[in-house]
Amino acid sequence: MPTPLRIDILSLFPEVFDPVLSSSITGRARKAGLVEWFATDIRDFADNKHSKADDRPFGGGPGMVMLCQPLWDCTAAVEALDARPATRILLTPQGEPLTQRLVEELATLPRLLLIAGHYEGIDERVITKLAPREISVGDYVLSGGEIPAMLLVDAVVRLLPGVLGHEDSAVEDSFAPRGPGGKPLLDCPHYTRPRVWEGMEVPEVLIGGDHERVARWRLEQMLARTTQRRPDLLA
Ligand code: 9D3
Repeated sequence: MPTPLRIDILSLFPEVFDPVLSSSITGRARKAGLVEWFATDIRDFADNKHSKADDRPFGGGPGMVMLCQPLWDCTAAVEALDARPATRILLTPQGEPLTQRLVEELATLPRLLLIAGHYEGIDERVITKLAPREISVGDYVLSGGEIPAMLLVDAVVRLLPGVLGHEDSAVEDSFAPRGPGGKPLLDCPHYTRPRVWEGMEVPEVLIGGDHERVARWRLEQMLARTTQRRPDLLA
């Protein structure tokens, strides 16, 4: 049995991770011993008596800024729980955009330490000293890094060897048709029973059993949809 990938998640809301990650594929992967995750409350490491993890920004402005000390000490304590070096990752709107290529790279590592910020941001000095990889999940505004951290765990775990059965698609994805730039095309439409639903029929080509024709039709659909919806993938 391989050693499970270890993922530590540092957050002010550590209770949100287990209910989501214990479901579905990530939950199965954990049961199978392929991954383990531990969410740690940054607030538990605050050395002030009110367990304060944030304060008002120097220079003024709205919101609160996460303090250096709790995050630094939390990172040190959590990293000491396992001898393997952790790749530190800060989820932040200022980060490198998450792509499947980056997910594939992270899935090869033995240990990840994810830092989910909240409030207006984190004191820049602790970011400098931690020197994490900084990753964004897209150009829209969320209220914290917790959902991005769960998203990253989901994307990484499904790539771990043994997580998906032969039925599913991590393997299939890597053989899927690609555009000229090597980017995957959008998927084709899918259908199952009944053959007619609300007066809408399943495309005839899928009923006939001509696998060659089916494959050609699916590729055409993929190209048409990609052209229509995501021309950037073809550029
Ligand atoms: C409205 C607040 N913004 C002022 C310009 C700054 C801001 C601070 C904190 C915006 C978002 C957040 C919280 N978001 C994340 O921690 C986050 C995030 C995101 O919002 N979008 C995409 N990826 C990510 S990863 C972490």
